[in-house]
Order: sequence, then structure tokens, then C-alpha cells
Amino acid sequence: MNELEDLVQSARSAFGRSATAADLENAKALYFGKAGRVTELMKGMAALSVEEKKTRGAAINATKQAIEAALNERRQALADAELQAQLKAESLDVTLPGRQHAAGGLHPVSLTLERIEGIFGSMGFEVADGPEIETDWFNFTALNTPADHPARSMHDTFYVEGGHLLRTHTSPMQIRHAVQHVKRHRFALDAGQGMPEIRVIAPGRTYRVDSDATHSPMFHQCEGLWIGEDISFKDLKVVFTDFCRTFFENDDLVLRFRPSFFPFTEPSAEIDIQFPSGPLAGRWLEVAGSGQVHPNVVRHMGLDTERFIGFAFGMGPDRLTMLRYGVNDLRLFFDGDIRFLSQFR
Ligand code: 2U9
Repeated sequence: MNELEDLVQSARSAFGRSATAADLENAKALYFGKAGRVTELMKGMAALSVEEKKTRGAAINATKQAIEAALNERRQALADAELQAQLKAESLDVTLPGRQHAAGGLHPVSLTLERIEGIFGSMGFEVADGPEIETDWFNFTALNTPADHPARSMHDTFYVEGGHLLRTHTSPMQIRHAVQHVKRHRFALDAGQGMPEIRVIAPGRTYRVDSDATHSPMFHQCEGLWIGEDISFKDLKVVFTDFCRTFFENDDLVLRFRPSFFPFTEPSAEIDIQFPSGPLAGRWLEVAGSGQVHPNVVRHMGLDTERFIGFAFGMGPDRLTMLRYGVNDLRLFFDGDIRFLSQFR
């Protein structure tokens, strides 16, 4: 191979070893730069005769073109490789499935509260709301709770500044709702006319100084109240039986009203349910308290106790949730463990 063929071959090798465009530019300078080997050949032409220039010039020109072709080929190869690398790095496979966003869900007790509100809503009950920080009057006195009743003690009730307290039941919301209802119809009542019945449930958080597998300092309650001119214990039994059978989706559910005592109802009764079959069959399970609203409480609503009468009940949505889903530790509802809670989505 002669000198010019060697030159083309060495240029091809030098360009082939260039891994980047910058390396290639450095290799190019070895041949086409001011001191480049092709540049030197071109300078050497000056000393040749006219005849030699023709043949030598053509050979050198062919060499120059071959080296330029090799240079351009390598440039293109490096550019293609860079483009492929960029495409690979930025590759987006549009056929991949979308990123799944975890679907949230309601807390099991919230599901129960919604279910309770739906069932009583279907029976014409409104839903009351009210403050969780209550006054002594709405939480105890209006509910006929004596001044020395143990429920008022610091052992059972969370007190805050100013003599206010965290409500120990949702009854205060019932009283507030009833007082507002009576006020709205005061004019008609004073004129000896009637009043739309009070038919309301009061679901919400309640607070008591207590904590174990079945008691939490913050727990949920839902109370109900139906006051009119002719509402009896029979109505309570029908309403609550219908509620329980609907809630637990079991028309064969049996209820028992067991005599009891509460300051705000007289007569009073605990309410037990019994499943006819399944893991809890045959056992009486206490689910609520109830009774005919005490006249003193009716009076605190602003109503004539000779004319208005009705019933009330109170149940624990946390306990209903435990029964419905077979949960045996109340604290699981409030630990915030997503592994437990996500089972109810
Ligand atoms: C008014 C008048 C009377 C609500 C009632 C109960 C009986 C009762 C407990 C059951 C389980 C609370 O969550 S629990 O611990 N409740 O036993 N509650 S009668 O009586 C009222 C409410 C409001 C104006």
C-alpha cells in the first residue's frame, strides 16, 4: 500500500476510534488542521512541476476526498448513536398501563353512620348537628341528670375551661334541635294549634373518660327522638325493630326490650338483638338503650308535658360496626392502620 493509501487508512482508524464528536474534531485536525497531514501534502504541491502537479494533485485530491468521506461517515454514525441513546433514555412506552392511584374509601364507622342516617331518613327522621364542646345545661341538666349524678364527675367527663365539657352523648343535639323546633312553632302552639312532630336522629362523636378493648375516650353515638301528641312505647318497638332488621339485613332478627333506668327516660329499656343463625346465633347482644322521654326533659324542650309525649333511644355505631363486620377490638377503628381500614372500601 503506498503513502497516500496508508494516510487514508490511518485517518479511517483515527476517526473510528473517536467516541465523541469532540474526539472526532481533534482527529480531523490531525489531517486537515494547519499542521495536518493532508494540509502538509497540499503545501508540498508548490515545489512540483506542472506535469507532476497534474498527477500528484489528482492523487492527493482523491486522498483528501476519501478522508473527508470517512470523516462525514463517522460524524453521521456518532450523531445517529447519540440520537438513539437520547431516544432510549427518553423512551415512553405508551402501551404501558396508567399509574394506578390508590382508591380511597370511607372509614367503616362512617359507612355505618351513613347507613343509619339512610334507614332513619327513609322513616322521615331528620339529622341533627351540634357542638362537641357543650354546656352543662345541654349535656346534663336538660336531660334531667341530677346535680350529684356520677356521670357529671371528672372520672367520666372531660371538662374544658369555663366549665364547658366534651359532650358525653349526642343528646344535647336532640335538645337543641327540639328547642329550636318548638320556638319555630311557638306561635301556633300558643294559639292552641298543633305542631309538626319532632322526629330526629343525632349521630356524632362523644367523649368519656374510658379506654379498653370495648371503650375508647372518643367514640360515636347515634340517638333518636320522636315527640308528638300520641307517640307510645309501641312506636319505639316498631321503629327500632325495623331499623335493626334493615341494618343487619336480616328480617328474622329478634329484639328484646329489657327494663332499665336512665335519668332522661321513664320507663327505660335496654335493647338486645339475637341472630337466628350464624356465629352469633342464640346470644343476646345489647345494642341500645331507650325509653319514653322523661316529662322533665319534655318540659326543658318548652313543651306541655300533658300534651306531648314520645320516645328516645341511643346506640353505639362503633358497636354496630363491630357486630356487622365481626371486629373484636374497638381500638382497631382508631389506630389509623390502613391495612385494617382498607378492608372496608
Ligand atoms: C333526649 C331525651 C332522651 C337517649 C337515650 C340511651 C337510652 C342509651 C346509650 C346506648 C349505648 C349510649 O352509646 S351508648 O353508650 N344510650 O342507653 N340513650 S335513651 O335518650 C334521650 C336523648 C335525648 C332529648
